[in-house]
Amino acid sequence: MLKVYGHPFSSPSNKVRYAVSALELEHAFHTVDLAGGEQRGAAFMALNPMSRVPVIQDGDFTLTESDAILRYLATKHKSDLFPGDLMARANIDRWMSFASVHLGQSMGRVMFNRVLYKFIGQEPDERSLAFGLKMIATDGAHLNKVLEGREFVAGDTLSIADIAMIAALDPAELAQVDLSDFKALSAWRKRIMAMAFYQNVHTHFGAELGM
Ligand SMILES: N[C@@H](CCC(=O)N[C@@H](CS)C(=O)NCC(=O)O)C(=O)O
Repeated sequence: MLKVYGHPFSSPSNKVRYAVSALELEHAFHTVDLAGGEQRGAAFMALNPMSRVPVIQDGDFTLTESDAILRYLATKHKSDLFPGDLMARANIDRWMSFASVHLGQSMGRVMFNRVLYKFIGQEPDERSLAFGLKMIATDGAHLNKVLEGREFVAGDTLSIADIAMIAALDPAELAQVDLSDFKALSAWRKRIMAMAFYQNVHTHFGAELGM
């Protein structure tokens, strides 16, 4: 059975869990104890020498990097979330990169410097925080404009680009990033967050976090 290793506070991990949920794949989930350093132990490093979640094991095949995992699973299961057409795929790829490299990185900076630093005994980096907020303003406005013209991130149907983007933006509330001025983006987020694939995973988070 497919095995997924991740952590509920990790957006890349949650991205994989949303995809597994959207694809309705039977799987086992293992929460890696990041605070306790499980990712640096020999057993986990045999799966990912870079000591990061998420990781999947699909039979004998082990794969890291959330975007690669989404593409692999959607392609393997011939899902419309990542269709076969070359240009449709390239367009989805483009938005997945935007989610990971731009909005996801920026949200990660803000989340780290407002929330996560406390848990690992570090000091917040105000310059990094300010840069993250500036880039969210710029890139959020760009995405908002795109979503004024269509229902989903990469076009008229749900794709793994929506899954990547919703996971990248997940920390907004916890990190006190106000997205409400981005009306189309907020409406898209609300629609996606109401979908079963998202709701089902969030129910698990609550249980894992004792909520
Ligand atoms: N590019 C990677 C990022 C993975 C990543 O940064 N994972 C973090 C959690 S969000 C992690 O496992 N950190 C553990 C550590 O740094 O010790 C992906 O998309 O899968």
